[in-house]
Amino acid sequence: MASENAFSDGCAWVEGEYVPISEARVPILDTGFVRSDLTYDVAAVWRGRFFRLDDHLDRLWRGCERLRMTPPATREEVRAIMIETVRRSGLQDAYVEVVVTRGVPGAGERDPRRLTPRLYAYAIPYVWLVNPDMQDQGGADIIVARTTRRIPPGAVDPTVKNFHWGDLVRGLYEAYDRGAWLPVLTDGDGLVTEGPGFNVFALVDGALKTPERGVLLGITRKTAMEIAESLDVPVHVGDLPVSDLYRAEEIFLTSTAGGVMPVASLDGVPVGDSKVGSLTSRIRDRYWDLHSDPALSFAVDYGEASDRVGTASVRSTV
Ligand code: PDG
Repeated sequence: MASENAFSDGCAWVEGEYVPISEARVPILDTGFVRSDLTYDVAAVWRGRFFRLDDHLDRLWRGCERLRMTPPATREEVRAIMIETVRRSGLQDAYVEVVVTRGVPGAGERDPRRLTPRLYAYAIPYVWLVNPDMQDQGGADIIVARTTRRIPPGAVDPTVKNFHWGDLVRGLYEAYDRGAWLPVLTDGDGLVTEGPGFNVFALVDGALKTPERGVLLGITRKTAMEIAESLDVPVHVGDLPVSDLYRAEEIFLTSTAGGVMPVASLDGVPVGDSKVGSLTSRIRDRYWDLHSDPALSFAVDYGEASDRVGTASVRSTV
Protein backbone atom coordinates (compact mmCIF):
# COMPACT_ATOMS: atom_id res chain seq x y z
CA MET A 1 0.00 0.00 0.00
CA ALA A 2 1.34 3.42 -0.90
CA SER A 3 2.24 5.61 2.03
CA GLU A 4 -0.27 8.30 2.83
CA ASN A 5 2.53 10.69 3.65
CA ALA A 6 3.83 12.32 0.45
CA PHE A 7 7.01 13.22 2.37
CA SER A 8 7.87 9.72 3.60
CA ASP A 9 10.80 9.35 1.13
CA GLY A 10 12.06 12.76 2.17
CA CYS A 11 11.01 16.36 2.47
CA ALA A 12 12.73 19.40 0.96
CA TRP A 13 12.48 23.12 1.54
CA VAL A 14 12.87 25.03 -1.71
CA GLU A 15 12.01 28.68 -2.26
CA GLY A 16 9.78 28.93 0.75
CA GLU A 17 7.83 25.70 0.29
CA TYR A 18 8.04 22.20 1.70
CA VAL A 19 7.89 19.70 -1.17
CA PRO A 20 8.25 15.91 -1.46
CA ILE A 21 11.89 15.08 -2.16
CA SER A 22 11.14 13.71 -5.66
CA GLU A 23 9.60 17.05 -6.64
CA ALA A 24 12.36 19.29 -5.26
CA ARG A 25 14.10 21.33 -7.99
CA VAL A 26 16.89 23.88 -8.08
CA PRO A 27 16.69 26.90 -10.44
CA ILE A 28 19.08 26.05 -13.27
CA LEU A 29 20.94 29.36 -13.07
CA ASP A 30 21.63 29.09 -9.33
CA THR A 31 25.38 29.64 -8.89
CA GLY A 32 25.38 26.73 -6.46
CA PHE A 33 24.62 24.52 -9.45
CA VAL A 34 26.68 26.22 -12.17
CA ARG A 35 29.66 27.39 -10.05
CA SER A 36 29.64 25.27 -6.87
CA ASP A 37 29.38 28.68 -5.23
CA LEU A 38 27.84 27.59 -1.94
CA THR A 39 28.39 26.01 1.39
CA TYR A 40 26.34 23.29 3.05
CA ASP A 41 26.10 21.08 6.06
CA VAL A 42 24.65 17.70 6.95
CA ALA A 43 23.31 16.74 10.36
CA ALA A 44 21.83 13.43 11.39
CA VAL A 45 18.68 12.41 13.19
CA TRP A 46 19.01 9.08 14.93
CA ARG A 47 16.06 7.36 16.61
CA GLY A 48 14.08 10.57 16.44
CA ARG A 49 16.79 12.82 17.91
CA PHE A 50 18.95 15.46 16.21
CA PHE A 51 22.65 15.05 17.05
CA ARG A 52 24.86 18.11 17.60
CA LEU A 53 22.69 20.33 15.41
CA ASP A 54 24.17 23.50 16.90
CA ASP A 55 27.69 22.41 15.95
CA HIS A 56 26.52 21.92 12.37
CA LEU A 57 24.85 25.35 12.34
CA ASP A 58 28.01 26.95 13.77
CA ARG A 59 30.00 25.41 10.93
CA LEU A 60 27.47 26.53 8.31
CA TRP A 61 27.57 30.10 9.61
CA ARG A 62 31.39 30.12 9.67
CA GLY A 63 31.40 28.84 6.09
CA CYS A 64 29.01 31.57 4.95
CA GLU A 65 31.22 34.18 6.59
CA ARG A 66 34.33 32.86 4.85
CA LEU A 67 32.49 32.93 1.53
CA ARG A 68 31.26 36.44 2.33
CA MET A 69 27.62 35.40 2.06
CA THR A 70 24.84 36.45 4.40
CA PRO A 71 22.43 33.55 4.93
CA PRO A 72 18.93 34.51 3.77
CA ALA A 73 17.34 33.39 7.03
CA THR A 74 18.26 33.62 10.69
CA ARG A 75 19.93 30.76 12.47
CA GLU A 76 16.71 30.07 14.37
CA GLU A 77 14.75 29.95 11.12
CA VAL A 78 17.23 27.57 9.49
CA ARG A 79 17.14 25.37 12.57
CA ALA A 80 13.33 25.33 12.50
CA ILE A 81 13.25 24.54 8.77
CA MET A 82 15.62 21.59 9.23
CA ILE A 83 13.49 20.24 12.07
CA GLU A 84 10.33 20.74 10.04
CA THR A 85 11.69 18.75 7.05
CA VAL A 86 12.30 15.85 9.43
CA ARG A 87 8.95 16.24 11.17
CA ARG A 88 7.05 16.21 7.87
CA SER A 89 8.96 13.18 6.58
CA GLY A 90 8.33 11.24 9.78
CA LEU A 91 11.84 9.78 9.36
CA GLN A 92 13.30 8.56 12.65
CA ASP A 93 16.79 8.09 11.15
CA ALA A 94 17.56 10.89 8.73
CA TYR A 95 20.27 12.69 6.79
CA VAL A 96 19.41 16.36 6.92
CA GLU A 97 21.17 18.70 4.53
CA VAL A 98 21.07 22.47 4.36
CA VAL A 99 22.63 24.44 1.50
CA VAL A 100 23.27 28.17 1.15
CA THR A 101 24.08 29.22 -2.41
CA ARG A 102 25.28 32.59 -3.64
CA GLY A 103 22.00 32.90 -5.51
CA VAL A 104 20.48 33.26 -8.96
CA PRO A 105 22.03 36.01 -11.12
CA GLY A 106 19.97 38.34 -13.24
CA ALA A 107 20.69 38.46 -17.00
CA GLY A 108 24.40 38.91 -17.66
CA GLU A 109 25.24 39.47 -14.00
CA ARG A 110 28.86 38.45 -13.23
CA ASP A 111 29.43 40.15 -9.89
CA PRO A 112 28.89 37.70 -7.02
CA ARG A 113 28.41 40.59 -4.59
CA ARG A 114 25.18 41.51 -6.32
CA LEU A 115 23.44 38.19 -5.71
CA THR A 116 21.02 37.33 -2.93
CA PRO A 117 21.84 34.00 -1.27
CA ARG A 118 19.32 31.17 -1.42
CA LEU A 119 18.56 28.52 1.13
CA TYR A 120 17.69 24.87 0.45
CA ALA A 121 17.19 22.07 2.94
CA TYR A 122 16.06 18.48 2.89
CA ALA A 123 15.67 15.38 5.02
CA ILE A 124 16.08 11.92 3.47
CA PRO A 125 16.61 8.49 5.05
CA TYR A 126 19.89 8.13 6.94
CA VAL A 127 22.92 7.49 4.68
CA TRP A 128 25.73 5.00 5.43
CA LEU A 129 29.10 5.49 3.71
CA VAL A 130 29.93 2.02 5.09
CA ASN A 131 26.81 0.00 5.80
CA PRO A 132 26.32 -1.51 9.26
CA ASP A 133 26.90 -5.10 8.08
CA MET A 134 30.20 -4.17 6.50
CA GLN A 135 31.12 -2.27 9.68
CA ASP A 136 30.35 -5.30 11.86
CA GLN A 137 32.31 -7.62 9.60
CA GLY A 138 35.56 -5.68 9.99
CA GLY A 139 34.90 -2.53 8.02
CA ALA A 140 35.69 -1.01 4.67
CA ASP A 141 38.46 -1.99 2.26
CA ILE A 142 40.19 1.27 1.45
CA ILE A 143 43.09 2.44 -0.70
CA VAL A 144 45.40 5.40 -0.72
CA ALA A 145 44.59 7.06 -4.06
CA ARG A 146 47.65 7.30 -6.31
CA THR A 147 46.17 9.05 -9.30
CA THR A 148 44.38 11.88 -7.51
CA ARG A 149 45.44 14.26 -4.79
CA ARG A 150 43.10 16.33 -2.64
CA ILE A 151 42.39 19.86 -3.88
CA PRO A 152 44.92 22.04 -2.02
CA PRO A 153 43.56 24.26 0.77
CA GLY A 154 45.00 27.28 -1.05
CA ALA A 155 42.59 26.59 -3.91
CA VAL A 156 39.40 25.52 -2.14
CA ASP A 157 39.19 25.90 1.63
CA PRO A 158 38.28 22.41 2.88
CA THR A 159 37.05 23.80 6.21
CA VAL A 160 34.18 25.38 4.30
CA LYS A 161 32.00 22.37 3.48
CA ASN A 162 31.71 22.35 -0.28
CA PHE A 163 30.59 20.55 -3.45
CA HIS A 164 34.02 20.56 -5.14
CA TRP A 165 34.00 16.78 -5.25
CA GLY A 166 35.89 16.23 -8.53
CA ASP A 167 38.95 14.85 -6.75
CA LEU A 168 36.89 12.77 -4.31
CA VAL A 169 34.77 11.18 -7.06
CA ARG A 170 37.88 10.47 -9.14
CA GLY A 171 39.36 8.82 -6.06
CA LEU A 172 36.22 6.69 -5.68
CA TYR A 173 36.67 5.36 -9.22
CA GLU A 174 40.28 4.50 -8.45
CA ALA A 175 39.07 2.59 -5.36
CA TYR A 176 36.57 0.63 -7.49
CA ASP A 177 39.23 -0.07 -10.13
CA ARG A 178 41.43 -1.52 -7.40
CA GLY A 179 38.68 -3.63 -5.85
CA ALA A 180 38.19 -1.40 -2.81
CA TRP A 181 35.23 0.46 -1.32
CA LEU A 182 36.67 3.89 -0.50
CA PRO A 183 39.76 5.99 -1.22
CA VAL A 184 41.77 8.18 1.10
CA LEU A 185 43.41 11.13 -0.65
CA THR A 186 46.79 12.61 0.17
CA ASP A 187 47.92 16.21 -0.19
CA GLY A 188 50.30 15.07 -2.94
CA ASP A 189 53.25 15.39 -0.55
CA GLY A 190 52.86 12.20 1.43
CA LEU A 191 50.35 13.39 4.01
CA VAL A 192 46.88 11.89 4.42
CA THR A 193 43.97 14.32 4.09
CA GLU A 194 40.43 12.90 3.88
CA GLY A 195 38.11 10.95 1.60
CA PRO A 196 34.69 11.29 -0.05
CA GLY A 197 32.63 12.42 2.92
CA PHE A 198 34.83 11.39 5.84
CA ASN A 199 37.84 12.16 8.06
CA VAL A 200 40.55 9.59 8.82
CA PHE A 201 42.03 8.33 12.12
CA ALA A 202 44.92 5.92 12.66
CA LEU A 203 46.03 4.25 15.87
CA VAL A 204 49.84 4.42 15.74
CA ASP A 205 52.13 3.55 18.65
CA GLY A 206 49.23 3.75 21.10
CA ALA A 207 48.06 7.21 20.04
CA LEU A 208 45.30 8.27 17.69
CA LYS A 209 46.42 10.49 14.84
CA THR A 210 44.23 12.55 12.56
CA PRO A 211 45.21 15.20 10.00
CA GLU A 212 45.08 18.83 10.99
CA ARG A 213 45.39 20.51 7.61
CA GLY A 214 43.60 20.10 4.31
CA VAL A 215 40.47 18.62 5.84
CA LEU A 216 36.97 19.49 6.93
CA LEU A 217 36.79 19.89 10.69
CA GLY A 218 34.27 17.10 11.01
CA ILE A 219 31.71 17.04 13.81
CA THR A 220 32.11 13.26 14.00
CA ARG A 221 35.89 13.78 14.14
CA LYS A 222 35.38 16.13 17.07
CA THR A 223 33.10 13.62 18.80
CA ALA A 224 35.59 10.78 18.24
CA MET A 225 38.39 12.93 19.69
CA GLU A 226 36.30 13.75 22.75
CA ILE A 227 35.50 10.07 23.27
CA ALA A 228 39.17 9.07 22.86
CA GLU A 229 40.17 11.65 25.45
CA SER A 230 37.54 10.33 27.87
CA LEU A 231 39.14 6.90 27.39
CA ASP A 232 42.59 8.37 28.16
CA VAL A 233 43.80 7.64 24.64
CA PRO A 234 46.19 10.36 23.44
CA VAL A 235 45.04 12.17 20.29
CA HIS A 236 47.54 13.91 18.01
CA VAL A 237 46.06 16.37 15.56
CA GLY A 238 48.82 17.14 13.10
CA ASP A 239 50.49 15.59 10.09
CA LEU A 240 49.44 12.04 9.29
CA PRO A 241 52.09 10.66 6.92
CA VAL A 242 50.92 7.88 4.60
CA SER A 243 53.73 5.77 6.06
CA ASP A 244 51.94 5.93 9.46
CA LEU A 245 48.76 4.69 7.86
CA TYR A 246 50.60 1.61 6.58
CA ARG A 247 51.83 0.70 10.06
CA ALA A 248 48.63 1.59 11.94
CA GLU A 249 47.21 -0.94 14.38
CA GLU A 250 43.70 0.34 13.66
CA ILE A 251 42.19 2.78 11.15
CA PHE A 252 38.72 4.27 11.23
CA LEU A 253 36.79 6.85 9.21
CA THR A 254 34.34 9.39 10.64
CA SER A 255 31.29 10.97 9.06
CA THR A 256 27.81 12.09 9.96
CA ALA A 257 26.86 9.61 7.21
CA GLY A 258 27.88 6.38 8.93
CA GLY A 259 29.48 7.41 12.21
CA VAL A 260 32.76 5.85 13.32
CA MET A 261 33.50 3.36 10.55
CA PRO A 262 36.14 0.64 10.90
CA VAL A 263 38.65 -0.10 8.13
CA ALA A 264 39.36 -3.77 7.35
CA SER A 265 42.14 -3.41 4.79
CA LEU A 266 44.45 -0.83 3.24
CA ASP A 267 45.66 -1.36 -0.34
CA GLY A 268 44.57 -5.01 -0.05
CA VAL A 269 46.50 -5.67 3.18
CA PRO A 270 44.49 -6.36 6.37
CA VAL A 271 44.71 -3.69 9.07
CA GLY A 272 45.38 -5.40 12.41
CA ASP A 273 43.66 -8.77 12.28
CA SER A 274 41.01 -7.32 9.92
CA LYS A 275 38.37 -7.64 12.65
CA VAL A 276 37.06 -4.39 14.15
CA GLY A 277 39.87 -3.07 16.35
CA SER A 278 39.15 -2.86 20.08
CA LEU A 279 39.65 0.91 20.34
CA THR A 280 37.60 1.53 17.18
CA SER A 281 34.88 -0.66 18.62
CA ARG A 282 34.78 1.21 21.93
CA ILE A 283 34.70 4.63 20.23
CA ARG A 284 32.02 3.46 17.81
CA ASP A 285 29.76 2.10 20.58
CA ARG A 286 30.15 5.25 22.63
CA TYR A 287 29.47 7.40 19.55
CA TRP A 288 26.05 5.82 19.07
CA ASP A 289 25.28 5.91 22.81
CA LEU A 290 25.86 9.68 22.76
CA HIS A 291 22.97 10.07 20.31
CA SER A 292 20.56 9.77 23.22
CA ASP A 293 22.54 12.11 25.49
CA PRO A 294 20.46 15.25 26.12
CA ALA A 295 23.65 17.34 26.27
CA LEU A 296 24.32 16.59 22.58
CA SER A 297 20.92 15.74 21.15
CA PHE A 298 17.23 16.65 21.31
CA ALA A 299 14.03 14.91 20.31
CA VAL A 300 12.14 15.93 17.19
CA ASP A 301 8.48 16.59 17.92
CA TYR A 302 6.72 14.60 15.20
CA GLY A 303 3.28 15.85 16.27
CA GLU A 304 0.83 17.82 14.15
CA ALA A 305 2.02 20.56 11.77
CA SER A 306 3.14 23.37 13.97
CA ASP A 307 2.79 27.05 13.31
CA ARG A 308 6.22 27.57 14.85
CA VAL A 309 7.51 27.30 11.31
CA GLY A 310 5.24 29.63 9.47
CA THR A 311 6.34 29.21 5.86
CA ALA A 312 5.09 32.69 5.14
CA SER A 313 7.25 34.38 7.75
CA VAL A 314 10.38 32.66 6.54
CA ARG A 315 9.47 33.01 2.88
CA SER A 316 9.52 36.76 3.18
CA THR A 317 13.19 36.65 4.12
CA VAL A 318 14.31 34.00 1.64
N1 PDG B 1 35.27 15.45 5.00
C1 PDG B 1 34.41 15.67 3.97
C2 PDG B 1 34.96 16.07 2.65
C3 PDG B 1 33.02 15.54 4.17
O1 PDG B 1 32.17 15.77 3.17
C4 PDG B 1 32.54 15.11 5.44
C5 PDG B 1 31.08 14.91 5.70
C6 PDG B 1 33.48 14.87 6.47
C7 PDG B 1 34.83 15.07 6.21
C8 PDG B 1 33.04 14.48 7.86
O2 PDG B 1 32.38 15.54 8.53
P1 PDG B 1 31.25 15.30 9.63
O3 PDG B 1 31.82 14.38 10.64
O4 PDG B 1 30.97 16.65 10.15
O5 PDG B 1 30.09 14.68 8.93
N2 PDG B 1 30.29 14.61 4.59
C9 PDG B 1 29.01 13.95 4.64
C10 PDG B 1 28.17 14.38 3.48
C11 PDG B 1 28.63 13.92 2.19
C12 PDG B 1 28.14 12.57 1.82
O6 PDG B 1 28.97 11.71 1.63
O7 PDG B 1 26.92 12.41 1.66
C13 PDG B 1 28.19 14.27 5.81
O8 PDG B 1 28.21 15.42 6.22
O9 PDG B 1 27.45 13.39 6.27
